[in-house]
Parts: sequence; structure tokens; C-alpha cells
Amino acid sequence: KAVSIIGVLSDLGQGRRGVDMGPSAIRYANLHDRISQLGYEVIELGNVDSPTPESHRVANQKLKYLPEIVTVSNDVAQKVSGEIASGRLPIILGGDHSIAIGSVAGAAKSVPRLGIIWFDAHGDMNTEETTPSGNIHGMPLAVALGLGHPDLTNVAGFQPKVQAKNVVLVGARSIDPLERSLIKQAGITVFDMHEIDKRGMSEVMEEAIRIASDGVDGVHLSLDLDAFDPREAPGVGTPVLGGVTYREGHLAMEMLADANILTSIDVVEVNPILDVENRTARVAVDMICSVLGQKVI
Ligand code: DIR
Ligand code: MN
Ligand code: MN
Ligand code: MN
Repeated sequence: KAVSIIGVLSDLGQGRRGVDMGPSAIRYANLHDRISQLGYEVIELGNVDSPTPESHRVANQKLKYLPEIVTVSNDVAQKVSGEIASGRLPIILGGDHSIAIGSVAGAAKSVPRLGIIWFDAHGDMNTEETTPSGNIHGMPLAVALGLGHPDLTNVAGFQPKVQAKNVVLVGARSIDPLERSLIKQAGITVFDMHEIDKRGMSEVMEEAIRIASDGVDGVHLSLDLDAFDPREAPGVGTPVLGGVTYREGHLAMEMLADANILTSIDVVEVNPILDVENRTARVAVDMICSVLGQKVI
């Protein structure tokens, strides 16, 4: 079994510098050796580059760096769909969460009926009309559903990428007011922190896996490190208190490994500048190992 690693050096989708160094930080946390030790062949595909914000002007305050992000997204989509078509499991390292516009597009191109499990403190369900920030990293889940600017929803040449009935958001605790109405309208399933606290991660994941994988050919996991509690994963641009614990995340990843449904994985929003001794990148690598089937015994 082969895993391919693709870094995306993008920080254009959000407001704070440093998340473009996420792929380096995750590789530095021993990513390759750890995955190899699980018996996988690891294929390093290097990085997809992204322009620096200093060299580009913001043309639209409600869709910051739209043309630049579209270019990066098409590049990522092509690489991801190629890896899946070749029978490998691509792991896409961010970069900010706007990179998922490309990875989901690529996944949907090679996996016709796709489900999504989206771990995030946020909804990532904003559009030009609902966004309070204009940051495109707050939009990629909406884009996957065909909602938002056509330049984003048409990445890879078709839309939507997924059906709402196979989309599950886990760990949410910070949703913008207009984004909330869009989430309800779209009809995706949300397991917010309230549900996780009340029912436990085990029951939540059982249901999440069932919904995302119902009638599909594969499932894309998008893991925003800000889903975790900032005590355990402080190196993210938009931390929100009260998040998923290390143990809850670990269990969720193990359950995904057992379900054996994933065809591609994003690991995003690791910002080493805001981190403490690369702790967040190390959490990311631990979660990747769990989701790839690492067992204690
Ligand atoms: C916020 C933050 N909802 C926005 N989104 C983040 O700007 O749209 N997503 N941080 O991960
Ligand atoms: Mn996100
Ligand atoms: Mn987030
Ligand atoms: Mn708890």
C-alpha cells in the first residue's frame, strides 16, 4: 500500500503569516519515518507553490486572493486525482484550509460518489455573501457543495463535488451568524462540541462514518488542526477554546482506520510560527498514524 505526500505552501486563504510553513513543520515531526514504520511505501511529491501575499494585491475584499487561490486549487486537484487514480492514498499538507478546494476537487474527479468528514472548530461554510472576513479558508466546505463563487466551485471543471447527505462536520464551535443559516439550508450533518460532549466521540464517529460512507465510492477526510483544543494544538491561526482532546481525536482517527473508507486526507492550518516546540505538527503526525491504522498491540 502506498501513501503519497503533497505539501501546499498556501497562506493566502487566511489573515496570519506562517501557515505556508506547515508542510515543513509536519515533515520535520518525522512524518515519513512514522508512516514507513507502519509498512506503507511513502512517495514524496514535494510542494505545490503558492504566491506570497506581498506580491499580490487584494482585488476583492470578500474573496481575498481569489485568482491566486483558483490557480493553486487547479494544480492541487490535478495532483490529487492523479494519485488516487494510480491507487495511492494522497495526504495533502497545508497550508491554510483553502487548499481543500483543490484536494476535494481532485478527490471527486477520481472518486465519483464522494463523502466528506470535515474536522474543524469552524464551519468553513461561508460564501462571498456570508463571510465576515473575506478569507477563503472559511469557504471550502461550501465550495465542495457547489455554493459560492463559480471560479471556486468550478475548479476541475465540474460541480458540486459532493452531496450534502454524505457531508459531516465534526468539532464545530465557532460558526458565523449568516454561515449558520447556510449550514441549515444546505442540509449537511453537524456534530458540534455539544454533541461530542453529550454522546461521546465514539458514538459520534460511528454515526459520522455511516453517513459519510453511505452509498459512496470513497471518503475524503479534511483535518483542520484547530478542531483540537488549543491547549494541545496551539499552533493554528484561529484557535477556539473547548475543542476536541488529543484522546478524542486519536479515537476518531482509529475508528476511521477501522472503517477503511478513506481515499484522501488533508491536514491543514498548522502554523509553526504560532506553535510551541512544534507541538501542533506532532499532533498532526500522531493523528495521521492513527488514521493509517497504527495500533498499540
Ligand atoms: C471564519 C474563520 N469563520 C471565517 N474560519 C476558519 O473567516 O470565515 N476556518 N478559521 O477554519
Ligand atoms: Mn478549516
Ligand atoms: Mn478552522
Ligand atoms: Mn470530552
